[in-house]
Amino acid sequence: MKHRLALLALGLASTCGFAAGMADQIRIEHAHVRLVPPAAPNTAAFLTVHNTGNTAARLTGAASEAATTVELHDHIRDGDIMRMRRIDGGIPLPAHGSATLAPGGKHIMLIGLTQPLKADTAVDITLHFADGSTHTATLPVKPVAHSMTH
Ligand SMILES: [Cu+2]
Repeated sequence: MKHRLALLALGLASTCGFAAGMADQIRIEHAHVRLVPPAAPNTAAFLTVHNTGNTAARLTGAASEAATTVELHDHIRDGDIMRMRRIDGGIPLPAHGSATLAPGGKHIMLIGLTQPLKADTAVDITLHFADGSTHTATLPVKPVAHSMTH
């Protein structure tokens, strides 16, 4: 098994995937992965995705070697309880617009962590867009206040 986590040198590093397209007009901000205890099977990643282009884009999914399954999730209110649900249609990114993935709302769910997370490390997550282009971001692992469900 390859080493899944790379030490984070300075701040947030971000590189674009090979495919040109929507990913070229994407800028990532406030990206981080929630630090969870070593026994925790899952965690969540949060970030703001800016679409700097003149055309609409759509975030359709994500992938990471840090977890066996990666899904886009949202929270929905069910009576007094906030529940998570998978986002099936992707997350729209209007031209010159953005989407915020933040605790209590939309997030990238990392299900089945392949190794325990450690503070001051980082996780690479590849964002997938509707046109097949990708953008890989390196997200620092850090404590995040817990929302109602995680
Ligand atoms: Cu979730």
